[in-house]
Amino acid sequence: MRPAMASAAIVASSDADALPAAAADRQFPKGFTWGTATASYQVEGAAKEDGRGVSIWDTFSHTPGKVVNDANGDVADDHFHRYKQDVQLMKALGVKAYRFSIAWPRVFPAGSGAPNPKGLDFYNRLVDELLANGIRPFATLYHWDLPQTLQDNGGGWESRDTAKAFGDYAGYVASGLSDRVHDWFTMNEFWVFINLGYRFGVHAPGLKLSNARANQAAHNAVLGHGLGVQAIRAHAKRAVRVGIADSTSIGVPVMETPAHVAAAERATRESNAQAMTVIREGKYTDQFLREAGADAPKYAAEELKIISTPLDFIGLNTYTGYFVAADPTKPDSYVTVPNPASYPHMASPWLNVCPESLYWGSRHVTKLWGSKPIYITENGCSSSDVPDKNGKVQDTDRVMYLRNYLGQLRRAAVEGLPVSGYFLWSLMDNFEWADGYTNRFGLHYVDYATQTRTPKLSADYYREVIARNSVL
Ligand code: GBH
Repeated sequence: MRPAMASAAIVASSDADALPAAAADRQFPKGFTWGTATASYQVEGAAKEDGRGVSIWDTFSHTPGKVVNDANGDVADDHFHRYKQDVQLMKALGVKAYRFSIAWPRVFPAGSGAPNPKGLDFYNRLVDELLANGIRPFATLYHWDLPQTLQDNGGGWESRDTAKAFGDYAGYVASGLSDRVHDWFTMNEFWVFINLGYRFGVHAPGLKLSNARANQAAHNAVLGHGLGVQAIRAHAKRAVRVGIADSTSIGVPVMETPAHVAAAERATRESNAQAMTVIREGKYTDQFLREAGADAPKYAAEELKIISTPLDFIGLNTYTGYFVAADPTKPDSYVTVPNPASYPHMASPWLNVCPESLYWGSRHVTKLWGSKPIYITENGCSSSDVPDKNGKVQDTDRVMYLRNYLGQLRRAAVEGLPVSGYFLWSLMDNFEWADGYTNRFGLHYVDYATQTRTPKLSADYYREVIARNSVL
């Protein structure tokens, strides 16, 4: 028997010419946008620099007992100072697009009122560096770092004033960056920042509100999104595209029969009633209103129009899905099928391996709400990464995960669903919210003591995928 290949030999040479003809059936459409993603609080650090205000995540992470090992984002990946080096990591991967988020409290330290020009300067530098390296910036305006002042005065998303302040902030940033940034996302993952932050208390601001108050906060958040879409367009210096990056939950049919597919589509519509569904339909579903009863949010009819302002593209953060079946006893119904304990997951217990979610997400969203370009704005996984004696992380599980998910995304593209691009979460290990630094999602291993970034096997894999525009 031949010995197993040495690790160095595993890494191929990015020579797309060597692509065997048989791999043609693995190809993505020409012009498919390959990217990677991060978020401000998770990577930037420099928490007190250049006049940045305090965010709810500074407060939360500095409250003992909230984050594993009481970690915080004061330094994180020090990306604020190392962004040039990080852009070179992207360039080496070959990505053509980068999704990053803007820290609201850098730009408006108190959330509203006087802007801090030095705050926007960082993003000016970052955008210029990306463009100089041929990488297209996709900016997200809210990835959870709400200015603390807005939380203190009026309760953050519990207040409509926060939605208004978000619109003003979005317009200001758009006027400053839209000469170079064409692609915008208002907010990241409504369900997560509302429910984990205001209902279950495990993310900032750490509240456990009643259903009525949490539903109102959710409503104010999608209202802020709508105001943001309008403000970005109103203040843009050039034509822009605006969308959302939502953690739309995806119902996956237990098997691909017409009845189960229809059930999964209905489940997807209902389980996103407070986010994607109201944004795309301009109304809450009957089922949601019935179940919420007296806890349903209060709003004026014109707010639904603002919330459902048409979008240019749809961003889906898709990590997993849940299984759905038709209920043969009740037509037009659905049942959620729970997973057994043996269902496989990645290092994060919530991250069930469900590659089909990328296909069904694209298909349901298109079928339910019409055809718009779809970007997978986040997909990736945690792994128990440990560097080997050469300092290399051989994250074969992450490669397995990516290969399977990309195969399903390719199926969506081949069937003509409008999938335009994919942003792998994440460029590098970073501050993983309540998990602190204990959970790694990066293509690059970060040694936090030295801030060294080292490409993992998955980075080599992704580079080859991009070079060949093909699942490998
Ligand atoms: C994304 O959220 C975020 O946008 C990104 O910032 C984050 O780094 C990335 O995923 C990886 O997690 O432990 O049961 O309370 C994805 C949605 C939000 C799902 C947090 C899991 C914790 C569940 N995730 N959630 S639990």
